[in-house]
Amino acid sequence: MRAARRRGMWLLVMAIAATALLNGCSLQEENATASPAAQKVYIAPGSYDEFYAFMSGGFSGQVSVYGLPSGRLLRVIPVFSQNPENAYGYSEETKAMLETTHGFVPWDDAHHPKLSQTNGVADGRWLFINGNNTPRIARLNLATFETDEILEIPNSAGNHASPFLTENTEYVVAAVRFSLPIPQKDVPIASYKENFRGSFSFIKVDPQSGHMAIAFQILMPGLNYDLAHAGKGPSHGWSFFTSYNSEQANTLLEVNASQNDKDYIAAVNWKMAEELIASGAGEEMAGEYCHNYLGADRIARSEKLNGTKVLRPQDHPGLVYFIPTPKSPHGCDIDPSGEYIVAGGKLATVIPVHSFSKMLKAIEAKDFDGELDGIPILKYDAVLAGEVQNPGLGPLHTEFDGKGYAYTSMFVSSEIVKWKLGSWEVVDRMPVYYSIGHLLIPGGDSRQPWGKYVIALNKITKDRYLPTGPEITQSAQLIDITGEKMQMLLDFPTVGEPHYAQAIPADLITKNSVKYFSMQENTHPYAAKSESEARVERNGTDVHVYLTTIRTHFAPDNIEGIQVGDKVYFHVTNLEQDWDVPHGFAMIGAQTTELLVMPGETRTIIWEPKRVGVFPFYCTDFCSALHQEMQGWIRVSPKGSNVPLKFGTGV
Ligand code: K7E
Ligand code: CUA
Repeated sequence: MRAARRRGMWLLVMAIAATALLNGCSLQEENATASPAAQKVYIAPGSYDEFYAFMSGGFSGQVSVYGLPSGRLLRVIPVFSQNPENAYGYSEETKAMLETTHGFVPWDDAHHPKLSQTNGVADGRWLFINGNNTPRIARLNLATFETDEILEIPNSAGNHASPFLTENTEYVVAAVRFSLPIPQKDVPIASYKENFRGSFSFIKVDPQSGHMAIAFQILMPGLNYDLAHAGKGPSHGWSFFTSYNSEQANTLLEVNASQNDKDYIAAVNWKMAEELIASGAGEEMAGEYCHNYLGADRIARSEKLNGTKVLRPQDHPGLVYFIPTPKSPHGCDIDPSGEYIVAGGKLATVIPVHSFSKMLKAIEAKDFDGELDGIPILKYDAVLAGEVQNPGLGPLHTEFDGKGYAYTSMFVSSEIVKWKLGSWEVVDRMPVYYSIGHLLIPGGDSRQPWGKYVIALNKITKDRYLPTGPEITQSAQLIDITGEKMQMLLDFPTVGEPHYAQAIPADLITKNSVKYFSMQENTHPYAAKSESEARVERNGTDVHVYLTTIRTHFAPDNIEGIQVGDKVYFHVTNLEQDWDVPHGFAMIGAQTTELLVMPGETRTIIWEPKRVGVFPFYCTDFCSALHQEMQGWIRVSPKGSNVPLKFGTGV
């Protein structure tokens, strides 16, 4: 028995040794390469990273911000999910940001961050990201690192092919992954082919304020529109969307939507759509949606809007074309020149690359291969620029280094494949651990990549990190791409599952960074802009506490005359006018969260006392040496008691 076990162990050791040999990699070799790699990611204590990376949190619904090349986590920016750390989605000022036509929705699944662009280059002003589940687009302000606006998309479900920006951020584009009856109606699911449609939404972005407004929608056949990118340079004016399920199956899609050899990329001439809308074309379609935004007083508001202009491609020849693309394509990526459209055919054996100029010629020559719902299907060979042969298994997404090379993630074979634009030959491979989804090169989907690193965004890490129960972290891997061969530099864990990510040179962000909010410009109606304005006001059972914070006390810090059954609003104004001095506020029994109040701002939570007694509140952010002393008490008396309302510093 024991001998057998020992023999088993021996075989295992042999097997591991053999694997190491096969991989051409021993521990010694790994250690030998570790030191130069470590140097490339080492940022000395106190020094800044070269790039910011913004990563989607996937099912966390948030955006996380990293420094590159160190892989240090700098911040999590709450977007579609409540965040107790800073009361986003809990405080009275931010709750409206999560309103939808389905009511208050405190979570979503966020996939694709996209930096705003000017002339096809990231400009560091805003970051857009999609809510996939309850279709929404958020706009983050990169001066404050907070969510400024969330727009719900009507006539949509599975808002996955979004948000993809045109090259001057004229439009944010969003498409439907899960087709649905548009407008919604009660029909049998089996009537999919007849009743289900997709939509492409074009959302206008105000060039100064960034405010979003739905300009128009294009009603599409009922396919699954998966990903998109807008054209650039010569192809500016067009947007491209991959689709799968050209079978239009409504059950067991894993089999039924994988029948056809080719699905499509939809090519949309949005300049033409814009002209059509300007000349009065399109019909008005009802459809409610919420528009939520942070006002100048830093309070979020939610307005309900209704109706969009809708264009039907059948009525407007030239508006949309289908390009056949093998097979259930996923990623849809345009190279920096704007000529090549790369599809990641997740079940395909090649990476197909379409040519924009050939597409225009094929359209002119009417090189069609039938139509789908009145939309012409172009001939595959008439549009194809080339195919990357034997790239690996499961190509998903492609980014570009600006030096003539493309990098494609291979989900099934867990690798990044580097190939040459024009000759389509594979020139290098890098194994990644494991099951890579998206990948990212700073500026790698723009006209100007900063092609220093590629980052693998991995779904599964198995044995790469210390075990943390049934779920092990998802992770990123940083790879140097400055040489001919890729060089693995660093593994670092991510927050949630990163689908897409974006990165940008740090100085494009830091130059606009807000250090504190000006107290003079605080127009919050419940602000107490100095300690002399701090007070408590009763209005029936509503009690408004105008509370101020400054190192290291609250004003008032003694409050009496509160009664069981009151609704107490704590309006906390942070009087500090200095960088990096937030104060916190926590009230025992409050059923929301703490508050974290930035210098110069006012934030509110509600407390409903249920018991008689004297209750403490305190600051949750270690703000100075006397932070522990930053506290106060509230006396709660029975309902109808004649204890008078009193407040101050010592009452
Ligand atoms: Cu994860 Cu872009 Cu939602 Cu591919 S998608 S991996
Ligand atoms: Cu204020 Cu701690």
